Amino acid sequence: MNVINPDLAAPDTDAATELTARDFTTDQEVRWCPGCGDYAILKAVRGVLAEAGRRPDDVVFISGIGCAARFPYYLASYGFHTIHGRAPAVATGVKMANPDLDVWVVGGDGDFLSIGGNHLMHALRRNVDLNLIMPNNAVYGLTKGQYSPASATGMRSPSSPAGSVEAPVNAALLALGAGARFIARSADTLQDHLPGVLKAAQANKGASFVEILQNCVVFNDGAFEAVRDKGLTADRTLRLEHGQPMIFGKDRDKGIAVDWQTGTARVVPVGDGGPVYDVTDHDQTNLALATILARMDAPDLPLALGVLYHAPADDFTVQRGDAPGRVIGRADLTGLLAAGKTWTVGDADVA
Ligand SMILES: Cc1ncc(C[n+]2csc(CCOP(=O)(O)OP(=O)(O)O)c2C)c(N)n1
Ligand code: SF4
Repeated sequence: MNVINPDLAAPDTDAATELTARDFTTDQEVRWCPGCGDYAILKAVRGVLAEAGRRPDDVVFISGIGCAARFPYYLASYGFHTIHGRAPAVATGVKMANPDLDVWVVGGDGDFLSIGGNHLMHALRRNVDLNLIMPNNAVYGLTKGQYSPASATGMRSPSSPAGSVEAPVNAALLALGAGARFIARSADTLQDHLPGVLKAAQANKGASFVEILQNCVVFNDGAFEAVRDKGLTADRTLRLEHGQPMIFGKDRDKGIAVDWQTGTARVVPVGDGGPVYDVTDHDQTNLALATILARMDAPDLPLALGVLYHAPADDFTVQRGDAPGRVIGRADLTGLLAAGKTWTVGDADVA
């Protein structure tokens, strides 16, 4: 493990100084493959950080291992490139020790859903105030293309040469099941959409989970045609807006009608100008609706993008009764480790 970004360039920020994306940019050479979707995500993240106005030295990016996990190198904030799957646990410690920090966690679908599924689940259910972003390329990129828990059934890869027989994990559903109170979805290519979703995630006080569909040009190119192909996006995706009827399509001529009895959704035609009888309004506080939206996918239904669920609840610091601004002082780790019941292993104990 290494603490990175020694060149943390905290600009002379005071309340009056306007930050730009450059203030969050390091001198590190960005080492993703040409055309990787992570570039676009990085661009959006830098812009959102600048707009949020937190000083770079108030921001921390924590990652596990993977291509996506390289984010901390490229952001002029504090950063910690930790261990595969463990970033949510490390981030929880950072946030608990200093609740005033703006803590982001970045991990790929392997990092968050496979080896780190456990840590992700607990950060979500505890509602630790973290912004967890998961570039989902549905493959293990860094280790050269093995199938991941998010890979489509049938995907051939070095570790599934005859085609995966498994159903992919639905990340949004998993987050809902874990008790997450903020769940959103966007995509690398949607630069008119992703920043807004990230802003909403950052503004939420609690665990915010954002799945970002990301193209891995080398090992899983075109996995998310619905968001990559401009000609298809309008008809294959639904952009959610809280309180607004769920209408989509190039000509805005289709809507989503929810059947609350069966918990299913169907596409209905939307008439010209007249009242939209059947179309359901999006309510991001509605858990049942979020479950239906999370499951929607091709070929019958559009993929739901935006904030699927946002039902704010006390974050972990409030649950444990912190006074506002509480910062934990220095701990005596050695004393802590030596406290309580300790013993010395002698020869007799070694069989
Ligand atoms: C404990 C441990 N197990 C396995 C690995 C090997 N490993 C590194 S990254 C990775 C998966 C990367 O895939 P993903 O998290 O989806 O990120 P991507 O590279 O696609 O962005 C694996 C299996 C590791 N570094 N550490
Ligand atoms: S292997 Fe895939 S995810 Fe990794 S940098 Fe290359 S294109 Fe991006």
